[in-house]
Amino acid sequence: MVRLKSVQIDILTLFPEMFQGPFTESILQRAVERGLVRVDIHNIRDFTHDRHHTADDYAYGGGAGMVLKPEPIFEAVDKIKESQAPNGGDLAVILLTPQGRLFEQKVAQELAVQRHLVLICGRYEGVDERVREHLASDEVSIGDYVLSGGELAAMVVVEAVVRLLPGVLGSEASARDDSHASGLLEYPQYTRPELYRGWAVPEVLLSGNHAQIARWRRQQAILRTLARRPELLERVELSLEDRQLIDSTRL
Ligand code: 9D3
Repeated sequence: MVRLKSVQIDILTLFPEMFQGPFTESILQRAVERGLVRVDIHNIRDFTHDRHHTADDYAYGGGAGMVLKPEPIFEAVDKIKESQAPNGGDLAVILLTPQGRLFEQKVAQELAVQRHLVLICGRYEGVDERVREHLASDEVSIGDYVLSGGELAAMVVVEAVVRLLPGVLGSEASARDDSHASGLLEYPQYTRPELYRGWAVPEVLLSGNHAQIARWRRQQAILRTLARRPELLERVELSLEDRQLIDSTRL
């Protein structure tokens, strides 16, 4: 029996309580129980030394809003590194920030091969630039909309990465995911009843003709992608039949 690798994820945040709900959810919980991943949440405030546990301060040069101080963040990462030293000490430090590179499935796959991830959640108006420059190995954004901080983004990253780890999903689900990694949007799905409020399930799906069903699904996936996310089609490998379908909708 081949032993599956275990991944360590450390999260630095000013709001550790935010992670309680989502991280006790089924898939992640099961992965933790199976020893495939370990997630430790650290309060940045615990790495301050002053009486008031100051984690942020005014911006040099003025302006509204506070900036996260560098010292607690550097010290937290130092301590995490020390505690993991036997593990080779190789770690990816990812700053969640609106200025990061866009988080896509490709990025999740890239992160899923790492042994140790440290996710830093920014808050307020930003994080001292030296964290970016001298600590972070990567900066990630989950999309072009404004959140109040990096916490929800970190949860998104953890969920997307953990479900890619070998042994986390059942083999059935992972095989299904592979086949859906076609780069197309999904085809329409139906279940019983065959007729609901007068709306019928497409005849072909009841035919039992598996080749015809597969063709119909491929066509639907392509037409749907063409209508809603045409830019995705540029990255998809298309057959002659696929191309003819696309061309016929453009005439
Ligand atoms: C002055 C505030 N900003 C201009 C609109 C910049 C800003 C800084 C910090 C905006 C949001 C935040 C907090 N957000 C994150 O830390 C964040 C985030 C996001 O807001 N959207 C998508 N992905 C991410 S990852 C981290």
